[in-house]
Amino acid sequence: MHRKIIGLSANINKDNPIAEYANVSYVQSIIKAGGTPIILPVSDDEGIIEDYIALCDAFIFTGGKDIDPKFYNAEPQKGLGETSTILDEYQLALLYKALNSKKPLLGICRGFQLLNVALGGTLIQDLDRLDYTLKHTQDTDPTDTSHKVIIEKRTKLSQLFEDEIYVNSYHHQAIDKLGDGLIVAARAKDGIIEAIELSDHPFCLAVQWHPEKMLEKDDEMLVLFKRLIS
Ligand SMILES: [Mn+2]
Repeated sequence: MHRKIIGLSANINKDNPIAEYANVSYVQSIIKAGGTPIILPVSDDEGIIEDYIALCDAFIFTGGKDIDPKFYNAEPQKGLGETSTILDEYQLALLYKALNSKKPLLGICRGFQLLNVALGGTLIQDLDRLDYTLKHTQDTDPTDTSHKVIIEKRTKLSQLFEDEIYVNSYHHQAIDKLGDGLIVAARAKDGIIEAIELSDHPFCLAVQWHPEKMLEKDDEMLVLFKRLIS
């Protein structure tokens, strides 16, 4: 039996990309957990996206740039970072089809925000506009942890981790209104949502932190990738 094929949503630097890529830490995390990674290049062809869905056993929606606020019916605010319509439209199309397939799905950082937006949720465009939050863009190495998250009981995440864990934090945006069917699986101590799950789905979980970077230093996050693959 072949190893499980895990599709990674590709990232691009600009709307006229010279490369389509996924950071090596995602690739290595999948391999370490026993899966076979493949990168799924940007496409606006529905047939190609359907082929991706058929080919893969599970999906990881990766980190990256901000999502254009038009996809959650908001105007761009000060502090919004770089966006790409081509990337947003591709990843949203891939995500909708992945959700319909009911295949396991893990969202990371941008992928976490994308899942919320795809289900009708909204984002805080820049946490620096708020004064009550913790520091969510750490200045230390990405393999280091930063702040704690408190995991909600009776969630899939609570089956994998202790009640409180330290995570890294590399996001200047956050979930504002939660999308339809999503539940909060973890929060930081300032109330910022750090993990979500889709109820009524076999395994659809997303985290605001970067477990793939933490895995370079420590195996605590390996269970997340193993659960996706199993
Ligand atoms: Mn954070």
